[in-house]
Amino acid sequence: MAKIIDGKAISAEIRKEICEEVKSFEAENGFLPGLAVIIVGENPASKVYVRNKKKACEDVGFYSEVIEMPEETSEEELLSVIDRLNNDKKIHGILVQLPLPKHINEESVLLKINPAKDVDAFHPFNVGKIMTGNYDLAPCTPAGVMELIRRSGVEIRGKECVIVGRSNIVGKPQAMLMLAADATVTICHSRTKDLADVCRRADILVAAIGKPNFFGADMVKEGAVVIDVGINRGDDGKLVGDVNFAEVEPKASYITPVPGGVGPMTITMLLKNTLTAAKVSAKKH
Ligand code: L34
Repeated sequence: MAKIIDGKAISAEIRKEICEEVKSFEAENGFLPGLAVIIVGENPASKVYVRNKKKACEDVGFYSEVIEMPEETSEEELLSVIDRLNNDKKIHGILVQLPLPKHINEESVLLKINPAKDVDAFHPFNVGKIMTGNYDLAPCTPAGVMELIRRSGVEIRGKECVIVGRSNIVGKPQAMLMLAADATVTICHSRTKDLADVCRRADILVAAIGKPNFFGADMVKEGAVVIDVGINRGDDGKLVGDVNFAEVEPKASYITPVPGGVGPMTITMLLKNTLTAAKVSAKKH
């Protein structure tokens, strides 16, 4: 029987801490941390996530803007909105919700965001800083995973961490954060040979490949910590993780549920990054 890592409860705890910090930040500086979230098009999952982000901002007392742009928005139009937000003093964090419509080049968009306001930490400048280990802004999902592990009282130092998935959003930055925490890190992906064997070595397994219920009991070592980053939507609209929870839970020592695990923490780390960006900007003025 595993202990369930409750991402909602841990999020609530951190959001309370952020809420207190916002009050003292405002008393000291006379303005609020501000986040702008841009969403282009009608992706239903993105709409849910952006709605959750907006609500989270309101809960902790940030200033926030959600900018909804139609599917047919041109790249130039999007870039000019980012330009305006780069120069807006009320805004300390800018997030462009991914994925973008196919006619818009993602790299050009990420490059346009002022790295100091890049609360996703997706700009190559921030990616580089994460690689060297000197950064203020950590990518939200991997940072959320680290916080879930730490706040569960699990030691990371010296552990075998196996990350399955090599995306720029999760797998690659997750490996850097775990390495910085003194773990031994393996990154696996769809072409990895004997994937189950490699996964069974993991003290901490991070599942991030986007295949519903892919990880069964045969891929998990007895007593492992299992972090499920997958968010797959079934035909019935229900959310399913990458981990077969019913099979794996009895074998794991700790496990995150989906929903209510990593998802809420991604948003909480976004709040944390926005507060950090606002603090850095307050120091400069
Ligand atoms: N730019 N694009 C950018 N930054 C991000 O950090 C994201 N991501 C991913 C997709 N695109 C992005 C998110 O925000 C995934 N993601 C995200 C955020 C929140 C939740 C899930 C993914 C979330 O709130 N999950 C809830 C369930 C929500 C539901 O009912 O659908 C949960 O409990 O897991």
